[in-house]
Amino acid sequence: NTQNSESRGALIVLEGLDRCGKTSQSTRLVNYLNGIGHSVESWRFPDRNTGVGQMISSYLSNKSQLDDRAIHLLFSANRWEKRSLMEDELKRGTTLIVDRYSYSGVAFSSAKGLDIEWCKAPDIGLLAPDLVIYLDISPEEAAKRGGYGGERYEQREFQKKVALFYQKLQDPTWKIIDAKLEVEDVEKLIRDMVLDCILTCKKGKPILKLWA
Ligand code: Z5A
Repeated sequence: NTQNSESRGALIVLEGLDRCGKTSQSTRLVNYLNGIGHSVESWRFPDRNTGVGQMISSYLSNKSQLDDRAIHLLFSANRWEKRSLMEDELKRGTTLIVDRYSYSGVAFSSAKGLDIEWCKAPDIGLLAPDLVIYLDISPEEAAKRGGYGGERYEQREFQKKVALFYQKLQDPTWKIIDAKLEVEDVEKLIRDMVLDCILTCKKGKPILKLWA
């Protein structure tokens, strides 16, 4: 790729418990960035469009059963199959707003009782996000937002465990936002963090590898 790294896009990940508002915020953020002339794309994991993604989707909707480690590795493979496209887009100057990433992978599988280091291992070497925005909400508050649906993992006790593992994964790229705030207030906080991050990446911050 001949693109100057000084003009690269930023890799920005939104994480949080089910119903924390990631999808709503991702849509608003992408619309806002587009509106002010940034090159930006909305991504999400799992990407249910690939062959691997379809196996994951069937598992999540309880249409198939899989060993805990097998599904963990499929989630990871689903990120690996997108890694090079992700890098190309960043180098082309496109900022990616990604709804869930490796942190979901590790937090959800660890909450089932798998060893956290084992869970991290398959994702080592993926692209490291430049910014992780964690939308912080308790499972109780999240459940008030229309209640949990029928997908696997949408249960309060399980979500509590997931929250504990998310805490263990925090690193300096994380910013934590109170997701109980009004949608517009959350949006404003996110915008400021994201604009700052996009600028840093434009100035030539290198693309790093996750957990390497
Ligand atoms: N998973 C995994 O195990 N391993 C992995 O590697 C990966 C994922 C990547 C599917 O994820 C499951 O896969 C997920 C983790 C696991 N399981 N769980 N739980 P998904 O991405 O397909 O689905 P999701 O992320 O869990 O859920 P979601 O429905 O997309 O939720 P959301 O994006 O966080 O929230 P939302 O749709 O924006 O908002 C939810 C509701 O709240 C909606 O009615 C909004 O209008 C409302 N809302 C949003 N913001 C607010 C505020 N600020 N105030 C009040 N109400 C609000």
